[in-house]
Amino acid sequence: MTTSRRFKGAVKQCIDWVDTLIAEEKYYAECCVIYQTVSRTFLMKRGKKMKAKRSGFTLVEILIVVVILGILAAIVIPQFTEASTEAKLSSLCTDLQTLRSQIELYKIQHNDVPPSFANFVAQMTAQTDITGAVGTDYGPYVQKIATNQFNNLETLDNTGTIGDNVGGWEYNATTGQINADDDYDNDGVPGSDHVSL
Ligand SMILES: [Ca+2]
Ligand SMILES: [Ca+2]
Repeated sequence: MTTSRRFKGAVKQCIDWVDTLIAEEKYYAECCVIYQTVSRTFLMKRGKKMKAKRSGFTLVEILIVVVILGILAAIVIPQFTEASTEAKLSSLCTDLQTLRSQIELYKIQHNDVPPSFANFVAQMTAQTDITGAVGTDYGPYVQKIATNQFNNLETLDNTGTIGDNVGGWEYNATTGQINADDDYDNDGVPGSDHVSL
């Protein structure tokens, strides 16, 4: 295959991608940017001219392809980031749900007293008696304390501020309330987005 044919192929591939995105009514604004940057007619003309005259790429032609690929990458990469954030959020919600229901169960089985802050890990992951001391009557309630995927911490904080990123989880040993303590902030409202999870 000649280089000019390869170039035409590359250009056609790029235009096909953009056409697909437009057909799917996705990223309209981004596709407009691509079209504005390099018009379809201009690209095809360049391809034809090159075929007639020579077989190499010019710097401009390489740049055009690089620009299109760059814009496409800019569209696709944030999608992956978004997907991974969504997966982490889903995992965070599941972990919180599990912790909350298991703390509730612990309370029911220990005279309405939630696990203490100091002994939280042991009381949740090992067996206890009705007073919460090491025993064989109740538990374990979880295999291990889950890691908060947004700050990679599994530790507890009890300073009373939810979302200050001190621990993986903010835990109130008086009420048994547990929240995500990471400070992930992407919603435009100051403070952790996970305060009210
Ligand atoms: Ca905290
Ligand atoms: Ca926020």
